[in-house]
Amino acid sequence: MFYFKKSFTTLVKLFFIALSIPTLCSAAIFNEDTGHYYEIVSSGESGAWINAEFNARALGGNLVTINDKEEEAWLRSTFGTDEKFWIGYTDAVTEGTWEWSSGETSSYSNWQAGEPNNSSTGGLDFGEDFAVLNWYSEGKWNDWTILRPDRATIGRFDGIAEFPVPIPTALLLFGSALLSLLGIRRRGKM
Ligand SMILES: [Ca+2]
Ligand SMILES: [Ca+2]
Repeated sequence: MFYFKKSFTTLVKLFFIALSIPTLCSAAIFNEDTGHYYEIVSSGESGAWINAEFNARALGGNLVTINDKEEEAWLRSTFGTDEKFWIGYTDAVTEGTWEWSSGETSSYSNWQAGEPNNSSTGGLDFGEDFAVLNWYSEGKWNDWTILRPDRATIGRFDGIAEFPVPIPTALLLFGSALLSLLGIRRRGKM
């Protein structure tokens, strides 16, 4: 009984701590128009699109799907108009067929004239399969790859994640609280 009371109190404490974590630690920003949360996600040391997409999925979403010019304007006013960002648009699966990593079928795009060009500048035929926001003026998009030999002059950049609810951390901590409760109860029986 003692173990149960103690562990129950611990569980309740952990639950409320977990609920407060997203607002304390998360950099998620809410967009009232889309009802979604957004956050800059790292593309790692290499700067690869796939790393940023992986980190966006860990938040319960994907790299951002820009559904219309209003959402794009909000992104630029929120995260800046100079810094480049990976977005969730890619033709890595089928060259020339651009798809959003979220699976949404938004037809909005804002390519710079001449893009996407799947450029193989430098003589290496890797092409370019991932879209970047803010490459040109007015936020225009470019398709790009980190495999280009001249990318050192461009530098690396991160991505913008879009997700419906900022609670994975809370769920994670609540889950670990449940596990610790089970552990305490098991020890109590020994
Ligand atoms: Ca969106
Ligand atoms: Ca390009």
